[in-house]
Amino acid sequence: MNSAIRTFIGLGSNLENPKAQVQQALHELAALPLCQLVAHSSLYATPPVGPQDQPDFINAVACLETHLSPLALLDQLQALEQRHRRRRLRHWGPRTLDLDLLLYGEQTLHQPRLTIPHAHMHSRAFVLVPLDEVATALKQPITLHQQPLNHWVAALNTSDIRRLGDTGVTTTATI
Ligand code: A4P
Ligand code: MG
Repeated sequence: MNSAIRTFIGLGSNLENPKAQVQQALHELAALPLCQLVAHSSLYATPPVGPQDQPDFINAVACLETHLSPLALLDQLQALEQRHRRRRLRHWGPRTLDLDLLLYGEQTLHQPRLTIPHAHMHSRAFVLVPLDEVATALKQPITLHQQPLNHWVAALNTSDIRRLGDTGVTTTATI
């Protein structure tokens, strides 16, 4: 088998008990075929980016090692979103679960269904704060658009991102 690729997944929810949705999704990511959950961040409460007439989000980032191709992994993530009864009603609108494929090894991809790195991640505190937490715990340097991750984090206002105190970064394969 090919060697596993390290990939980072962004999780977000702002409907139907968002904290439970994200915690459940972390368990489901850990159970994906040909994938191993390496670590996940704390959970963060974050104000909505985009339409403001929606609840705050819970966001987190997970690190997986996978033998799936990028598109096969996207298929798995979209199937998981469906299991959480995700309905696509409005662009950047409220959702029970959003799973974004942020990074897949060092690969860049520009396909109709999949852009890697995720197109907006470099400008979003709700992605970069948990990503930075998990990358630091793993001692995993991350380069985004030829710049180190802290270059992008430093450019963001992170003051309204709140780490949930009863959660924490986890770096074992079991959660
Ligand atoms: N797609 C392309 N690249 C990717 C990728 N790297 N990962 C395609 C996942 N999907 C990717 O996504 C639309 C299409 O993007 C998919 O069919 C897939 O083939 P979607 O999940 O159906 O729709 P969406 O999520 O509404 O659109 P989009 O543009 O992906 O939105 P984002 O970027 O996911 O942002 N505010 C806070 N605080 N926290 C949040 O989590 N999330 C969003 C959604 C807006 N505001 C938020 C949050
Ligand atoms: Mg999305």
